[in-house]
Amino acid sequence: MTKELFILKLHEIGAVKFGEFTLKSGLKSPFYFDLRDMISYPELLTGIAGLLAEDIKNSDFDYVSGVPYTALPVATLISDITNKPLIYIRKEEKAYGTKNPVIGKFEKGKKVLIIDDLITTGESLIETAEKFKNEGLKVTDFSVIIDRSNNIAKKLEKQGYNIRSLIGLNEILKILKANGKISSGQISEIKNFVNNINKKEKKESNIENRLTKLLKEKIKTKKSNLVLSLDVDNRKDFFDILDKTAKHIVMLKTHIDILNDFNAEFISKLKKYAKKYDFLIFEDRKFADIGNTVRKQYSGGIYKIKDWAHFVTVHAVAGEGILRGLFNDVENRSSFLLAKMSSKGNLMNETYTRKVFEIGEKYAGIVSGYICHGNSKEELQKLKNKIPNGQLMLMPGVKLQTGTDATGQQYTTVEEAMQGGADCIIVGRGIIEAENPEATAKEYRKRAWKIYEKKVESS
Ligand code: S5P
Repeated sequence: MTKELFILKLHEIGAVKFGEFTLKSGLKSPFYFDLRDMISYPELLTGIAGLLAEDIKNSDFDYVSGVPYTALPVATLISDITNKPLIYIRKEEKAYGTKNPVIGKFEKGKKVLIIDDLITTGESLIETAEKFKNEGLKVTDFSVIIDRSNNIAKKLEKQGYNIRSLIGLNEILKILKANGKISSGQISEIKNFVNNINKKEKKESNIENRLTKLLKEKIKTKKSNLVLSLDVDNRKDFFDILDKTAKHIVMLKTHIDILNDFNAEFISKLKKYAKKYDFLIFEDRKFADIGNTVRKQYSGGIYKIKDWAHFVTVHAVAGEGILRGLFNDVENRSSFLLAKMSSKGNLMNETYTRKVFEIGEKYAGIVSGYICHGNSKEELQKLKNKIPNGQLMLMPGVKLQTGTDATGQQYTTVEEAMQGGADCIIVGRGIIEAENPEATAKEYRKRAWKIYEKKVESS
């Protein structure tokens, strides 16, 4: 089978449609691709498997896999043609720990090539790759039938993947036009639609965030990456420690609801300190409810967080509506999303973390970065590579020595955190429980800045 015949046949069976279709996002699209029915046409299925097998014949891999369901029968045929064993990831979520997510026999350390029918965002391919990697396999190559994405290859490359695609949208349009299946008018409508989507995406991810800029500048002018987490329960201790440490920090992180003796004066005093010592204020509220509730929690109650905290933390578990609830009609405020927590056994897996970055990128105007913890610089670097351009990585669970506390808080050293790419380290007990908080804050600041400064110089 030739590519041309394949496309014409897809058109004939209705797998490639033109008209008006409402997408998941609510957008109206002038075209729609759905290759699911292809598997019921033996000639199409074997034809496409042959074309793909030819396309990947110089790729280096030990196993072939397909993303269920549509690509799985295709991968089965390719396994037969290439004589490479088939393995795949079960589609249902594993209900309990003992079930292996990989179906089929494999040896750790070997390479899997993953096949899919369509690629738009790359999400399911990356998700599948991550699951294989968690089982000790290697994945560097993807192969897809139709690429209808917006330059996905570049995004995937950044994450360490190569992608080969058999046919792109333009080629499909060309073939169908040459065979009288669509008109020039339809083609320009489709191209228009695709271009506008691209523009919209670009605009959303490049939104200027004044507070992100401010924090970046302050790191440089104050020569400090230190965020102090002042988790004490009374005003006296709070300001005693702040007196000694304020000159060394770029930002102060509070848990305002820990204080026993909170009052309105506390806030005005805190603001004065922030001005005098030139640091930003970050309330670690970890909002996690529906938009309507968090809006009230943010601006109301006794703390009125919105009035004094430049930044707050937000759990994206509630979906992106939480950000709209918090920041609609609010100016000069921003947030950090929890992407990978420092507590042992936390439920944030790679897929969750990746989705947090996606939401954060989309809302870059009100998301300045992410809270990410890694147990080593390598772990952290992997996270850093996935963080959208321009946004920051803040790392909690940092001490001068590694270790854990009684409830599973994990500590990594300042050096590992900074070499792993953290823009700021968040330190609580390492400083506030030290015999000499002043000297200790100075030490954390010095150690972190030394690494950061070198990185900035060499970039
Ligand atoms: O994953 C996280 C996220 C945060 S914001 N792990 C954390 O420890 N934090 C916060 O960082 C935590 O709530 C605390 O305020 C601080 C770490 O405190 P430390 O005393 O363990 O350094």
